[in-house]
Amino acid sequence: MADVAGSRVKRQVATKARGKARAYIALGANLGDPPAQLQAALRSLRSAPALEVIAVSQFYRTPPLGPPGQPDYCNAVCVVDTALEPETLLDLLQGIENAAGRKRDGERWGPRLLDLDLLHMEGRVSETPRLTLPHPQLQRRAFVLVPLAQVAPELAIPGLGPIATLAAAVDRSGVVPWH
Ligand code: 5RW
Ligand code: CA
Ligand code: CA
Repeated sequence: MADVAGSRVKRQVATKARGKARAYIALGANLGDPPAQLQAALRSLRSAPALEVIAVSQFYRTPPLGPPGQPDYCNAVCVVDTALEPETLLDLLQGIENAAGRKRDGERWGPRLLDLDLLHMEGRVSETPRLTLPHPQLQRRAFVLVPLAQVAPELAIPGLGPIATLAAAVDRSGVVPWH
């Protein structure tokens, strides 16, 4: 009995001892006024009590990947510290997307007003229907790696190695500062 209670207490302590984790979020938009939508999303992130925004990359103009014929994207990455669980942070990100007028009935990978993707959370992995961490396509996408390398070049993704090395290996043609 005491053992069971004791291990439950230890588990709770272990959960609390995680404290804050550093999380990496990709921002993207290619409808409306893309940089203005990224700025508005960053204002929402900064005003969320559960998050501390640590760093934001430049904004980049990037060629659209996925279905052809879309406008260019504006992409960036931001770094936050948070005590939220990964899926709770995902809820927060989806709430910001919805508030920006994001429609979820469009074509898969179609153009969008705002896309916030959770890329990585230090010390956390996830394999649920809603969330895979680290993000499974991270190492292929110049529109993620170029801004991520600007704010976290030494970050090592488990199984992938440092971001700067990954960023050096992708085709970054067409990824340019927004202005
Ligand atoms: C689908 C990404 C296929 C890469 C997707 C693929 C984007 C984007 C999407 C973004 C740029 C997901 N999101 N293109 N395409 N930036 N440049 O944020 F190969 S849809
Ligand atoms: Ca995305
Ligand atoms: Ca997304």
